[in-house]
Amino acid sequence: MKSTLAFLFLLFLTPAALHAESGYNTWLRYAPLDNAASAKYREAVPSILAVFGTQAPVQSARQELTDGVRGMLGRNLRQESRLTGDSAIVLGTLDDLRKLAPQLSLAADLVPDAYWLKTVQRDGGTFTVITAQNDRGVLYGSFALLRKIAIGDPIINLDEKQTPGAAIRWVNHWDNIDGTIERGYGGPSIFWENGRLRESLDRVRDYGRMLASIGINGVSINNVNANTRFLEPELISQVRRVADTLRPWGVKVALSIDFSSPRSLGGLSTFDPLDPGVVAWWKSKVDEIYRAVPDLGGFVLKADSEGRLGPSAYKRTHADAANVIARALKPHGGFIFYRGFVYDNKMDWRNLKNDRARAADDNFRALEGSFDDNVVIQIKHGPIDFQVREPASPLFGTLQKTKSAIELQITQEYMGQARHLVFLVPMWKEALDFDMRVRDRRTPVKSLVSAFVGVSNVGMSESWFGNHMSQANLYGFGRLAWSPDLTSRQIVDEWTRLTFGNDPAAVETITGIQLTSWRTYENYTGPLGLQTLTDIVGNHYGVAVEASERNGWGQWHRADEQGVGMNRTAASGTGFIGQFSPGVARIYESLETCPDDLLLFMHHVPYTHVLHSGKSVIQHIYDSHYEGAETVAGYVRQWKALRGRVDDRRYDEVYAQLEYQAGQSIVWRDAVSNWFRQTSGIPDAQGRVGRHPGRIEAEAMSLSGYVARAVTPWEAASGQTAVECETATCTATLRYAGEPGWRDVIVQYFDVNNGVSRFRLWVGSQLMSEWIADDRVPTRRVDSSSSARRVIPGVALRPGDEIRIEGIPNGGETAALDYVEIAEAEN
Ligand code: GCW
Repeated sequence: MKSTLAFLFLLFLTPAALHAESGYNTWLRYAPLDNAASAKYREAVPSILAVFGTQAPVQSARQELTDGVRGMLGRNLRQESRLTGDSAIVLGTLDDLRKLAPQLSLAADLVPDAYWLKTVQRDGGTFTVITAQNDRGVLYGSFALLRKIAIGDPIINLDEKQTPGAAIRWVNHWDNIDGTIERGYGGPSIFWENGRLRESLDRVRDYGRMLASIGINGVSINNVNANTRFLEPELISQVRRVADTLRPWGVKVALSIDFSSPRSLGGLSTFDPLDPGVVAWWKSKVDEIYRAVPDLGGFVLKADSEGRLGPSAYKRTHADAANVIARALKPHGGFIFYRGFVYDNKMDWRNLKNDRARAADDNFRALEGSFDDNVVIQIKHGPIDFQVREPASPLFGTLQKTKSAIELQITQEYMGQARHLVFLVPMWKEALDFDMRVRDRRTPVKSLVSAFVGVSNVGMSESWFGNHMSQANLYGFGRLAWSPDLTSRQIVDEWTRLTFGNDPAAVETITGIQLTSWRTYENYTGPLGLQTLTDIVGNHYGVAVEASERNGWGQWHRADEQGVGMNRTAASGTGFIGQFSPGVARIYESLETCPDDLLLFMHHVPYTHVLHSGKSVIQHIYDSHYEGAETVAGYVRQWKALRGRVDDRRYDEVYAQLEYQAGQSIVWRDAVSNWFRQTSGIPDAQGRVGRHPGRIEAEAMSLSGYVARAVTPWEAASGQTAVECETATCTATLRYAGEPGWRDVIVQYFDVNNGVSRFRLWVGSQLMSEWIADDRVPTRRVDSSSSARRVIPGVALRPGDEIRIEGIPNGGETAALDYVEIAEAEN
C-alpha cells in the first residue's frame, strides 16, 4: 500500500509533458507547472476570481481562468460577483467595472477587442484586473494572463494594454458540405458531414476556444468554391447553430457565397449585379440570413476565378459585383471580402508576355476608389498562389482608398501538406514587413491592410492538423494578426512552451527546427524564386519539375537547356515588376540589386549566371537541395535527443513525421537535381548529383515476378524506373559486395493510397524487417508523392550476403520498389 502511494505520488510529480498527449488541447493544455514555477505563481495568484457581467464571452473567460489556474497551479479559484476587500482577479468590461467596482478607479481609452491587464492596490488588497472595451477583449485578456503563467512571465505589477493590429482577424475554411475539405490535411470537416451540419458541435466549440485564445474574431465556414445550398433556408438554420456555438468565444460566423446565386438559387433569369431584381434578391436574402444570425460577420466571394462565375458574365466590374452585396450587408454591419485571386487559368504559355503574377493588380488597379467602405479586397500574400517563395503582391501598394486584407494560407497546400514540418510565420513576416515604398515612403504591407485572413482548414484529426508541429502555424497566424510586430522567435518560443512545456532543451530544439524549417523546405523544393516545383496540375504535393510548364495555369518557371526563370522585368519581360512603386521596381528590375531569393521569379538567366553569393545558379540549385535534405536528417537526430523530454506519444508521432520528411527531402533533392543536371548539361561541381554510392536500383536487382516500369515524370524515381509486382508475390534480390560491418539498409518503395502491400526483407535466411504500405498519401500513382522509405538500422553485413525483398501487392498497389541503399550505420 505504502509503495503504491509512493508510486502514485511520484507519478503526480512527473511533469505532465511526459504523459501521452494526443495534441487535441494544442497550446491550451494548462499542464501542471514544475514546483518552482507553481510556487512563484501560487503566491501571485489570489484566491478569488471576481466576475462582473453576465455576457457569454465574459463567462467563457471566467471558466477559462478557473480551468487554467486549476490545471497549472492546482488551485480552485473562489468565484465572487463583487469585491470583498480580499485580493482578487477582477474580470469585466471597462463600463461594467466603472459601474460595479468604482473603487478600482479604472480609466482607459481602449479600442474594441483591446484589453488591459492592470494591477491595482486598494485598501490592502491586490487586484489583478482584466478589462477591455468589449466582452471579447475581456476574454482575450484572460487568455493573455494564462499564457503568462504558462510560459513563466511575471504577473505582478501589471500595466499592459494590448491593441490588435487589425480589427478584423478571420480564418477561412475551405470545407465542403459533404465533409471533405479542399486542401485540408487534418481529417474531415469539423462543421459539415454528408450534406449537413454535424450533430455534435463539441469540436466547433473547442475550435472557437482555440481561435479566441489567439484573438481571432471571425470564421467563414464553407469553401470559397461555394455551394449555393449554403444560402438555402435549411442551411441558414444550421449556420445559426454554428454561430450560437461560437458566440461565447467572441467569434463571428461568415459564409462564402456563389455570385450566381440569384439565378441558380433564386430562380431569376440573371445574376447581373446591376439588374434591379438581382439587387432586390441580395437584399432580401441578406435580411433573411441576418434574422437567423444577427451578428453574421459577412460574406467571402470568389468570383471570376478558376471557373467561378462572376461579373464578367455581364461585362460588369468587380466593384459592381462587390458593391451590390456590400449594400445589402451594410445595414447589418456586415463586410464582403472580395477575393483578389482573379486570374485566367487558360493563358497561352507560348506568349512570353503573359503572366499570371500580373493578374490581381491588372484586375483591381483601375477600380481603386470605387468600392464601398464595407468591401475588403482579400489579397493572397504573393501574386501567384502560396508558393514557397514569392514577392509580396503589388496590389497591397496599389490599393490606398480601398480596404484590403492579407490572405495567408495556414493549411500547407504547397508547403508539404502537414507531412513536412514548415513553420510559416517567418515567410508571412517577410510579406507583412515588405516595404512597398508608396509615394517613396516607408510603407510596410502590414501598415496597408485593414484585415488578416488565414485559410485554416483544421479537421477532425486528433491533433486538428494531422501534424503536431503544424499547430504552430495557426497559433502564429493569430498572434501575428494581433501583433504583426512580434518576431518569429517570440511567437514560436511562446507556442513551444505552451504546447510542449518549458524544458530548456525541448524549447531550444523545437524552436530551432521551426525557425529554420521554411528555408529548409525551400532549399529542397524550389529555391531562388523558382516556386514549389510540385505537381501543380495534380495534388500539389510531390515533385514534378515540368508540371508547371506548357499549360494555362501560369505558374511557369521557363527552365530550358539554356537557362531558367520568368522574365518579369518592365524593360523586356512581362512588366510585372512595373506594378510595384518605382522604389521597389528599381530593386527587382536590375540583376545587380534583385535579391538572390527572388532572382528566378523576376529574371530569366543562364544557368551559369553568378549570384550575389558568388555561386552560379545551377550550383546553387544543387547545393541548396543537398543542404535541405541534410538539414532534415539533422532534425531527426535533434528530435531523437528529446526522448523523455516530450511525452511519448507526441515524441513518437513527430519522430515518425520527421523521418518521413527526411526521406521525402531526398526524393525531392534527387528529382530536382537530376532534372536540372539533365536539362542544363552542367555537372555538379561537387560530383554528388547522379552518383549514389551504396544505392542499388531495384531494376538492377535479380527479379522474380517484378517487372521494371518507367516512372512519370521521370525524375520521380531513381534511375527513372521502378519495379512493380504483377503476380501474387514477387522478390528482388541483391548480393552485398561491400566491406563487412554494421550497416543501415534503406528500402525506397512506393506507397499509393488504393492498396496495402506487404514487404519483407531477408538477409540470407534471417527475416530482418516486415512492414505494410498503408499510408494515405494523395496519389494512386507510382511517383514522387508515393515514394516512401523504410530504414532497417544496424544490420551486420558480410560480403556475399544475399538481401532479398519480398513484395505482396494488394488492391491497386503493386508493392513497387525504387532502390535499396546500404549505408554506414548511423548509430
Ligand atoms: O491555391 C489554390 C488552390 C485551390 C483554391 C484556390 C483559391 C479554394 O489550389 O484549391 O480553391 O487556390 O484560393 O481559391
